[in-house]
Amino acid sequence: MRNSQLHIAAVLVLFLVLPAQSPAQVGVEVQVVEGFWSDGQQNYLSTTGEIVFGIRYYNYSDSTVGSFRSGYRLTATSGVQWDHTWIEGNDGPGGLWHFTIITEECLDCDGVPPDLVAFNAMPAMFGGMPHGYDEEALRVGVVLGDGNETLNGNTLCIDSSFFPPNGNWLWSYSGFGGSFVPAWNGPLCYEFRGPDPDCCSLRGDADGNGTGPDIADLVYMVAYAFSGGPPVICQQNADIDNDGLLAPNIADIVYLANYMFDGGPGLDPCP
Ligand SMILES: [Ca+2]
Ligand SMILES: [Ca+2]
Ligand SMILES: [Ca+2]
Repeated sequence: MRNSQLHIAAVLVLFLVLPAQSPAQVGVEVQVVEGFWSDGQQNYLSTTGEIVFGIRYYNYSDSTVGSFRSGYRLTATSGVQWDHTWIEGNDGPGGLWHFTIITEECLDCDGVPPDLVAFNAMPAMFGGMPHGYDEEALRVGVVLGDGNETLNGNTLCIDSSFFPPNGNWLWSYSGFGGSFVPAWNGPLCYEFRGPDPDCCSLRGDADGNGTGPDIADLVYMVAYAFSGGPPVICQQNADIDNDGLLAPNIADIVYLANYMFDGGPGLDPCP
């Protein structure tokens, strides 16, 4: 065999033996944002109620992630405030059951940005975050309170952050293969905007097709509320019980189902 053929063969063997390197084998990303509404072109954060970030942790590396600490920082355009911030681990089945010690801490949750939350997990008997772990492990909430017009047009951002007391900056994961920094899809920023108060055209027409309320509108609302379906274009149309809260919520769905199937009270007309 000639030298050049040997080289080609060696390269081929290396190519076949070495595992493919993915830049995002271990990572964290904001997967879900609750509290969006849409003007038909863009998603905006509601200015009332609560914004919830569902945060996904995943491990597709060959190592088990034994423990990790992470912090998140919520910032906003200068002068903007909200009521408070919270953090909660999803430690039920399918969540963080691989871990025993979980700290969910509010380091600074007073609603005056920046707010800081921290999260710390140690491995359980199953050894931590195994290969293939991919769950919404954590939720971070921003409670806005009712009708905060100072939010309108301003921006809320979520980023990874410093976790005291050890001073790890950004992300520090300790696996059996050593420490490494996972991928992170932030910082992510979103604009607050109050819904158009004059969009109401037909109460109950949640899917915005000009007719209703009918089964399609109910299905649209349920999909939004429970399975990540698209937000409604006009909140007033989906505010079935006309209570002014971010719509549709569970109360709106129950009200509409009760009206359609059980002779419940009718819907207020648009103003
Ligand atoms: Ca603060
Ligand atoms: Ca409709
Ligand atoms: Ca409502």
